[in-house]
Amino acid sequence: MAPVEESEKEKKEKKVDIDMKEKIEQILGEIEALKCTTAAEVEEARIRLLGKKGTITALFEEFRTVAPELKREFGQKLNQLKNAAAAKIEELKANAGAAAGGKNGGSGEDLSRPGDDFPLGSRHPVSIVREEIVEIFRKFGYDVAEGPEVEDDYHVFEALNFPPEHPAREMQDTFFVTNNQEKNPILLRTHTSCVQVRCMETMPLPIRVVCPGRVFRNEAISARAHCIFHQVEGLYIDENVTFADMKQSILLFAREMFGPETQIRMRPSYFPFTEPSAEVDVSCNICHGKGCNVCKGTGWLEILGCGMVDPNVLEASGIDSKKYSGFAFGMGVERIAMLKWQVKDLRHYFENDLRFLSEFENNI
Ligand code: 2U9
Repeated sequence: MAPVEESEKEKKEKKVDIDMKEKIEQILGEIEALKCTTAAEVEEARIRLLGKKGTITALFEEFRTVAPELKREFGQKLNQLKNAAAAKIEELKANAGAAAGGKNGGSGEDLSRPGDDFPLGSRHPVSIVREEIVEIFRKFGYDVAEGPEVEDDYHVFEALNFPPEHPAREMQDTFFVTNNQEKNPILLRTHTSCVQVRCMETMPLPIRVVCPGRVFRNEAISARAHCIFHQVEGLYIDENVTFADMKQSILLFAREMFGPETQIRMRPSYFPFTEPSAEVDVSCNICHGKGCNVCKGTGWLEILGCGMVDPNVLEASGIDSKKYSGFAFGMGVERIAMLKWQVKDLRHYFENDLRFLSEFENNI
């Protein structure tokens, strides 16, 4: 049988196929050997290979003339070529970026991109209120003092006229660090009054000082109580300090803190370290005394305790109680913060829930 002659079309297709094979191999070699040092060179290479008029794009055009039975094989080869070129370009781009970063001391990122949005933190509501209280007393001329959270029995109880059998010293109320049967056990302070004791031991008279700080009580956690909370306490000792001085100082503080219309009232109370002692209420700044659910219909909100420093306390720290007298006060920061923002549950202040904390973003 006579051999079948190749038609002109078939000859042409065969020629195209051989050409294309060579071109693919040649471009593959070119890709492998490709070296760029700058981002501009990478971009040039990308355009040369994959741009609209690039060599690989041109091969895709040529692919239309490939013999139908070879289309599958060449299609695959062309796609592999295109992927190899794209991968090489990415690799070179990354290297050129890192090199540029190294040179300029930057990260090699595209610096023209808009920056990432990252949220700013804000101050904790307890910090905001603590600083507000301290700032008011600083304006009145008080110094600010801080002291250790881990204290001894002497500074927390004994120097403050707590009798040896006082219930606050019991293990149910105080966290002990060393055995509470020891003579002067170490414990976590249950109030910041121990800082004032240390001030009386070291500062020259007269003393005017506020002591903010964290305190610890062995209490069950509830909406109204926590085993850790913050106090600001104050102490003023000089000659001839009277109950009237205390009353006026607290009234001025209350008006700075809760507004100029604020009224105060004092109810008799008892603390081992002050005599006489009082609890102080402010007129409810929500209903202005009419009665609402915040003040439970009374028109008054309890904010602090105070009293004239017991002469025993002055004497224990070496201050002559015949010459000097003084007043002291103490308040719970979380309690004031709850009143200020009408927070119903104390536990919110300790949970670090950003939904709660972000409510205070606009407070300074
Ligand atoms: C010295 C002498 C006296 C500090 C005082 C209070 C009254 C008081 C409580 C309020 C709520 C503590 O946070 S709370 O539980 N404090 O009522 N504190 S007088 O008296 C002192 C302090 C130091 C040397």
